[in-house]
Amino acid sequence: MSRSTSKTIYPEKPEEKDGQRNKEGLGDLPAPFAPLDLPPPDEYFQRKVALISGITGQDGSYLTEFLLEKGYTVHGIIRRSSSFNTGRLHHLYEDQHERPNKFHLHYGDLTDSTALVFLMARILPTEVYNLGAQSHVKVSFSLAEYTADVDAIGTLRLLDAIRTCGLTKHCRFYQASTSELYGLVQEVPQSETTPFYPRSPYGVAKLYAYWITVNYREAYGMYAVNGILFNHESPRRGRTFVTRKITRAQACLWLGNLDAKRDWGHARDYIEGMWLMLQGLDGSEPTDFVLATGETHPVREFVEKAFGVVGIKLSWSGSGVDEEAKDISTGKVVVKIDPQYFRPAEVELLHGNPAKAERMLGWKRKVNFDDLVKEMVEADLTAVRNFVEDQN
Ligand code: NDP
Ligand code: GDR
Repeated sequence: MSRSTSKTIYPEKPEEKDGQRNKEGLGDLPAPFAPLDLPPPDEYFQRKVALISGITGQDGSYLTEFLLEKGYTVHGIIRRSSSFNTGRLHHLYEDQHERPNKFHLHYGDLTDSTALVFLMARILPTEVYNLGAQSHVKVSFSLAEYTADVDAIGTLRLLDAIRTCGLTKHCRFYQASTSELYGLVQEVPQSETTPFYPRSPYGVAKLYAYWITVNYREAYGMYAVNGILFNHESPRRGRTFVTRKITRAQACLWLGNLDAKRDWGHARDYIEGMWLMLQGLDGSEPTDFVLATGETHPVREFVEKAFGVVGIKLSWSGSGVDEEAKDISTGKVVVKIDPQYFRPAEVELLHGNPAKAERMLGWKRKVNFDDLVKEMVEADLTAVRNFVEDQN
C-alpha cells in the first residue's frame, strides 16, 4: 500500500493549521494527537493549576501545602496501593472544607502513558512537578530495571503527555533532579557546571531524566527545568533514609557507612526553590539550578547531634564493621554497623554550591543543620509519646 493512500491518525506531515508548525517549532514531527482549543499562553497562565507526580511523598506533601496557600488548584497523581499511602496528605484532606475544590487526587502511575495523557488533557495544568520516583538509592540496586522505568522513562512519558496534549507552550515543567548525578564527584563543591558521574541505577536513571528534560526544552522550546537538589530532610522523610532512621531510633541503631558526607537541608526550604524555578525567571531563558546548603556533614555527625538532642553523649570505639558507639552515661551500646546497609558503589561526598539559585531566584535555605536535626528528633519523640498515650 502506498503511503499516500493509507489513512493514519498521525499524519507524517500534518497540515499547518493556524501556523502551528512554526509556532510550536514542530518541523516535520507529528502534530499533537489531540490539539486542544486553548487560549494564548499569557491568558492561559492566569489560571494557577498544578499537577504533581509523587504527591504522596515527603516533597509532594510540602509542595501541596505551599501551592494551596498560594491559591493554586492542586492535582496529584497517586498510585493504587493495598496499604495506605496518603498519610502525608491527610491533614490537607481534612482542610478541604475550608479550601473546597482546590485539592484533587487521581489514580495514575509514571509507568502508564495512557493515564498520564488522560490526566494531562483533563486537568490542563499550568505547572507540572515531576517528583514521582523510586527514590531509594540502595533499593535501586535491587530494582534497577523498575527504577529506570519509573525514574527515567516515567519522566519521558510525562513530557510526552504534555506534547501529546499540545501543551508545550502552555505548561511549565519541573524535574526532580538530584545531587546523586554527581556521584563520584569530579569537583568540590558541586554546581550546575560540574560533570556528572552517577554511582547507582537510581543516579543513572535520573541522568536520563535530566537530559530528556534539557532535550525537550531545546527541541520544543518547552519551559522545562531541572532542580538539582541536594539531600533535604524533615519529620516527613521516609523511614528508611538515614536521617529519619536515626531520629526514630529507640533501641540499638544498626547503620552502614558512617563516613559518607551529605549536604543536608530542610525539605520545606527546597519546595520554595522548586516553585521559584517555574515563575518565569524574570524573562531569562529557562535553566537548571542547584539547591543546597553549601555545608557538608558526615552521617556520624548526624548521629551525634541526634543523640545530643535527648542529652546522650556518645563515645566511639573500633573501626570498620566493628565500630560502635556507647552512651557515655550508661555504657550501653547504642550504634552498631551492619554491612547490609553498605552500597555496592557509594557516593562518599556531596557538597553543593547554591550560588546560581541565590543570585537568580533570590533563594536561600533558612533552616540550619542543628535545627533540622532537632526538629526531626523532637517530631519523632512527640510521635512516640502520642502513640503511647493512644494505647492507654
Ligand atoms: P519520596 O520517596 O518521599 O516520594 C516519592 C513519590 O513518588 C511517592 O509519592 C511515591 O508514591 C511516588 N512514586 C513512586 N513510584 C511511582 C510511580 N511508578 N508512579 C507514580 N508515582 C510514583 O521522595 P521525596 O519526596 O524525598 O523526593 C521527591 C523527588 O525528588 C523524587 O523524585 C526524588 O528522587 C527526588 N529527590 C529527592 C531528594 C531528597 O533529598 N528528598 C533530593 C534530590 C532529589 P508512593 O507514596 O505510592 O510510594
Ligand atoms: P541518599 O540518602 O542515598 O543520599 O539519597 P540516604 O539517607 O539513603 O543515605 C545517605 C547516606 O547515609 C549512608 N548510610 C545509610 N543510609 C541508609 N538509607 N540507611 C542506613 O542504615 C545507612 N547507614 C549509612 C548511605 O550509605 C549514604 O551514604 C537521598 C534520596 O532522597 C535520593 O532520592 C536523593 O536523590 C538523594 O538523597 C539526594
